[in-house]
Amino acid sequence: MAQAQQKFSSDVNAEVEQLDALVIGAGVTGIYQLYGLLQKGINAKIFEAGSGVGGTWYWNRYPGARFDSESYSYAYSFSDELLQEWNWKEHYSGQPENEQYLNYVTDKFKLRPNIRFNARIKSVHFNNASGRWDVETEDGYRASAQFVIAAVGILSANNMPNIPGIDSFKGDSFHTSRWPKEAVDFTNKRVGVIGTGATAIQLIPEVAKQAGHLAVFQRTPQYAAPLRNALIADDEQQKIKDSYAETFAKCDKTFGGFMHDFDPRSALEVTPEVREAFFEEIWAQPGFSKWFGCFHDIMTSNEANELYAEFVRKKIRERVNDKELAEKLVPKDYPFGAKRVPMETGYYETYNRDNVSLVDVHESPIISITPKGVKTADAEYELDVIIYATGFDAITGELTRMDIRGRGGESIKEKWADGPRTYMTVQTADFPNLFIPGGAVFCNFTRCAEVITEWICDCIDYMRDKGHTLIETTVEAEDAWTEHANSLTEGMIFTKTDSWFMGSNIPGKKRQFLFYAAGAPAFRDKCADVAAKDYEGFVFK
Ligand code: NA7
Repeated sequence: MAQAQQKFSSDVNAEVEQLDALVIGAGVTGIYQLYGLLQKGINAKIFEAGSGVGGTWYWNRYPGARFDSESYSYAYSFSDELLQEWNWKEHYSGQPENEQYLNYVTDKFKLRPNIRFNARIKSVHFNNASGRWDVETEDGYRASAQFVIAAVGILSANNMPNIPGIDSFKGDSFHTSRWPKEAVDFTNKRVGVIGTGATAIQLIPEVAKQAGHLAVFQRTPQYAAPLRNALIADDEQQKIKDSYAETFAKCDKTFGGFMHDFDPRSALEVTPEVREAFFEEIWAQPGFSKWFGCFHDIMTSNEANELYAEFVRKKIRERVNDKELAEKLVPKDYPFGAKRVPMETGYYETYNRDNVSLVDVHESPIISITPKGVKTADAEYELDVIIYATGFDAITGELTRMDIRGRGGESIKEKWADGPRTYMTVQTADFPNLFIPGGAVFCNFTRCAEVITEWICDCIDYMRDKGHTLIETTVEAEDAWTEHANSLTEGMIFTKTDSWFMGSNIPGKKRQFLFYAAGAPAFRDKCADVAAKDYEGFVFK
């Protein structure tokens, strides 16, 4: 064993840090990955671009940012002590507390000394001579690692729209995912928000409370659903702590790793009265029950979906006073749940405020950003602040933007030009010892992040036991998986509109459903099965 371990640390070179495993990113995945590696005695470090831990919960500090999963279903499950120590304040916890939680975990498990902050990766190149990865940060720091684990998240590479004149604006402008650490004061300011995705829908009601005037530039209306968040009372806190095992067991069984699961009935097989009563019932519940707790066939049948979509449209209309405005906020040309369903708190009522207006940029597109504000086809809107809530180059963006080059010198960007190719979402051929625990499984994020990071730790442990130094997926396994993954989405509602799920929010990106869509339980079974079969689909050296 001692001898095998030796193989992981090559000669110490003073100028290049030598690591067994280099984890990129100190978000939810990276933190737990580091913990797991250190537990196994592996010399590991995280390189993190930010100055603190948190990943998504570090960068997305815009007003209103919060979980849409129940806080206790998003929590790490690996430590009972942690579960019992940490008190969630809200059922759907806000960004400041989420960031505190991830800092707490980092310090509790003494991970901070093994995190290099302000270390944005410039290049990650496989060195054929050493069989290791050469890593360099933008500030010139260098490391050599046997394994690289790209825990870069799925919503990290932000999408700034390519609007002419974007740099000419004289006021302040922010992308929601690069929000300043100091609170931004909107008092008496004329603020414009571009975008109405899940982010904007959290942000808009908060900004509206403060701004002098808020103009929302909407291209596509959303089926947003009420979050129904609440503070956690003391007696509830105890119940939450007492039922963690149950909560996680439940999440383990559901398609999306959430506490809610689809109803096995078809929306089409019940009477209209039963259907309407069921829609009302789930609508009254908190969280994602209104999506993942609905009749199962809303995600596969246009007819079933349309029944629910119409119910949701009615709910939106009821909340907006101005009927003409309400119609602009009601989606009519794509199915419910085809885009990620935004969860909201007072979103629709925000449009009843005197200081808020909606600019329909589908009708009258944005032509340019000017020094004074936003110019659409028929007007110029003068603004003091522009907020770009324009989303992300999701799932693949961070990997394809980074200069990661495998055995033959090809970059991931080049290799994935026609869509991502992986085996089990976790490796791509010709990139030996590179793991991607990135959450490309349609799943409540932490639930699947734990599965895949544990699988990676076990795999490295297995290699250590067997004396292997290199693991690589085969092209055959990758081809079969990619074909299998792509075939799963046929007929799914997700494919019926453009969204970050489909990669189609990014010009030039291949249009395909980017998540593995067999469900979290199937993914977990696959991980266990592959490990049990001595890592079937991978070869070792
Ligand atoms: P999304 O869901 O991708 O939303 C981005 C929004 O920005 C969406 O409304 C877009 O309209 C709009 N957008 C993007 N570019 C433009 C331009 N050029 N002009 C006008 N409007 C534009 O990103 P979010 O950050 O809200 O959410 C991402 C995920 O983060 C979310 O699902 C959660 O899981 C957390 P479009 O719909 O394309 O017409």
